[in-house]
This record gives sequence, structure tokens and C-alpha cells, in this order.
Amino acid sequence: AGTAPAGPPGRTTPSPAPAGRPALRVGMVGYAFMGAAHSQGWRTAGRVFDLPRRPVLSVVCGRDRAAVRAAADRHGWADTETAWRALIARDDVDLVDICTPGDSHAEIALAALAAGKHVLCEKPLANTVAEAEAMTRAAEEAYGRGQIAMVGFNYRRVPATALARRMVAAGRLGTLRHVRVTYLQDWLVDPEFPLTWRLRRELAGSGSLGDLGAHIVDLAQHLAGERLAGVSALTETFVRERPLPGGTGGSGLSAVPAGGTDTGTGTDTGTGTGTGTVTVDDAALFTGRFASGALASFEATRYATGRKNALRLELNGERGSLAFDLERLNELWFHDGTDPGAEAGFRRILVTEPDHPYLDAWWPPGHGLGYEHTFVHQARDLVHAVAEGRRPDPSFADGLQVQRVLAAVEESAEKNSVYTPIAD
Ligand code: SOE
Repeated sequence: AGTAPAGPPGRTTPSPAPAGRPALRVGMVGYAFMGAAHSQGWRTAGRVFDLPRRPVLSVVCGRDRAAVRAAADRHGWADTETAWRALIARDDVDLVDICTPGDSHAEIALAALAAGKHVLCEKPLANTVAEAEAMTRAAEEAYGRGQIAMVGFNYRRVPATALARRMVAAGRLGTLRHVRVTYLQDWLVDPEFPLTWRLRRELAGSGSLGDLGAHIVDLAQHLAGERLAGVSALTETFVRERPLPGGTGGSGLSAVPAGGTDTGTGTDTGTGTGTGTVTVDDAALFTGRFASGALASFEATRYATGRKNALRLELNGERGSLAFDLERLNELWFHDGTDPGAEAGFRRILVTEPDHPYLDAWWPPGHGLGYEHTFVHQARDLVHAVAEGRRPDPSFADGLQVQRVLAAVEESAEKNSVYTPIAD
């Protein structure tokens, strides 16, 4: 049986543990979907893992005073602010966690780094390559002063994907030939779904590409252990006009905030008057070439009817293959090409053993984890990086490189899929 955790993981009260370790006081900007997920990560990491510093949920920020107070109570934050600059100015904040739409990532991150704070920034790092470059420069300078800046690609921290990385790095697949990744959702299938912030370029930067494509580009490169050299792409916006959202709840545009909240995909029904134009891609399909010569294919869409959060990947190498499906995230499928032919085939590895990544601190074997645990693992890894002064993984430089891939995809799509090299 695995090692049982010392305390009861997953409780939702904000008591810091273990006592006696120096605190790492977190200030979070934004408090909706991603904010809730990050709160869960900060609350739980120190209860499950033996951390060198003790995360403390100091202060959360959002523009609506009553709403941010309610969020603080729900998620366990001690205090609230209604302006992110005020949060950054506080002495009881060591780390700023950015969970806002992409249009405010650069401004908040640059100010936080200038104020001497560590930073965690949700993906995609920024809305443009230029912003991501400025953030990366600032992060490098800040690293010289002992500050850590990480970008939040949480799917690296599913135990099964972390195990896949370990197996690829150990040579279990041999020379890689194919990386195949899809990320499929369906929340835009209904043409009456309103024009939320995620459908507006000035707020979100891009559509499925930045939201879902950023995840699979990062994961593919992380697992392959190398970077894409170039891409050929198609993008499409299937529904170009959508009803304007009404009210201030759900995903309403009026709730979208520079420095406010990530409102998730939202479910409101568009009770505003009139329609507005969708200015981002609905779907992005692209192929890519890795520096080693391996080929990759990617599909990111919000129109895969019936698919809710289906991130699937397969890697084929000369010696073996790996397959993963986020909707069955405790499993990793492995085909060992060196097995005798009559016995060979994909076999399921149930990734719940204590010697699997992150799992020595969780439940006994067979008691699986879920989506939320990726944020606990993210908090754990960041606390270690901060305490040990280690470069975080993924760094802002990694986020910038993904941004460059996204820009190359857009450029290629504009030029009818012309192969577009990715700038260094
Ligand atoms: C919405 O498409 C979304 O919440 C993304 O923004 C997240 O990054 C992804 O993890 C789940 O889907």
C-alpha cells in the first residue's frame, strides 16, 4: 500500500500547515474558474506535501467588492482588494498569482516583478509575442534578484503525463516519430451562446488556439523533450456573429474585467440586446515538425459536439508508444515494441502507485486523482522552486516559446497553411 498522507488532504478550510515553516503569502488576482482552481491548489498543497514553505492565502482581488468578499469566504482567502495595484503594494504578499483574462497578464506580471514579488501566471502567458517577450525579460532580471516566475501549464502535472515524460526521457519509446494531440470541447456548438470575453481578440488574444492549443503545444513539447521547428495551420471561425451577453453574472462581458476575473466558459444565455462579432478562431488545426524530424499534429476546437474536455495524445517511437486521455487521467497506455510479437499490445498502467510522480503523498494505490489535483501539484512545484531558488518549470521563457508557436500558427493560417518556421 502507498504512504498515507499525514493529514486529511482536500479539506477546504484555510489553515496553514505545517506550522513552523516560513510562510509564502499569496495574493491572487481573479477568482472565478481559474481562481477557484488555484485557490484549491494553494489551500491543499501544504496539507498533502511536506513543503519547505507554507502557502498562506493572504488576499484575493476582484473589482466588485461584494463579489470578491464572497469569493474570499468561499475559497479561504483572509482579505480582499478591489484594485490589483493595491494587492501588489501589500507587504503581506510574497507571490502574485494571476488568474485574469490574457489582456491584463503582462501589465500585472511586470508590476509584480518590479515590486519584488514571485509570480504565477495562468496560460497563455500573454496575448502577444511582444508582451510575452517583455515578461520574459523582466522575469530573467528578477531571477537574478531571487524571484521566481512560472507559467501555469497544469496538464504537465497530471501524474500520468509526468510519468509519460519520465518514460520518454528514459528512452522507452526510442527515437520519436509522431506526436498526435487533440484538445476537444463543445461549449460553442450552440450559435446562441453569447459573445463572452473568450470570443474577443482584444481580451483573449485568440480563441481555441490560445486557450486549448497553448496547452497541447506545451504538453507535446514537454513530453517530446524538444521544440517545434515550424508549423502549417488552418483556423476557422464557424459562427461569426453572436448575441451580446446580458447581466453581470456567468460569462457576461460586463463582468469582464481588466484585472478582474477569469469567468470560465460561462453559461449565460445572452439576454443583452443585439449581436457582436466573434474576433477569434473557433478551431485551429495544425501540423508541426520537431527539430529531430518527428512529426506532430494538433487539433484545438470548441465545436467537437459531445466532447467536454477531451485532451488526448499519442506518441509513437521506434521502440514503443504511449497514449493518454485526460477524461481517464489516472491511466497511461504503453505499447512496448520490444515485447515478443505474440504478446505485444497496448497495456494500461494505472497511475496511482506511490512511486508514480506526485503520488507518494496521496491516497493508497487505485484511489485516483482528478483535474483539481494538477493545481495542487503546480502549487507544490512552485513552492519548491521559490524555496530552493530554482528556475521554475515551465518558466516565462517556456511560455514565450509557446506564444511564438501560436503566432506561427496564426501566420501560417493567414497564408493558407504555408509552412512557417518558429522564431527562436
Ligand atoms: C476553457 O476552455 C478551459 O477552462 C481552459 O481555459 C482551461 O485552460 C482548460 O484547462 C479547460 O478549459
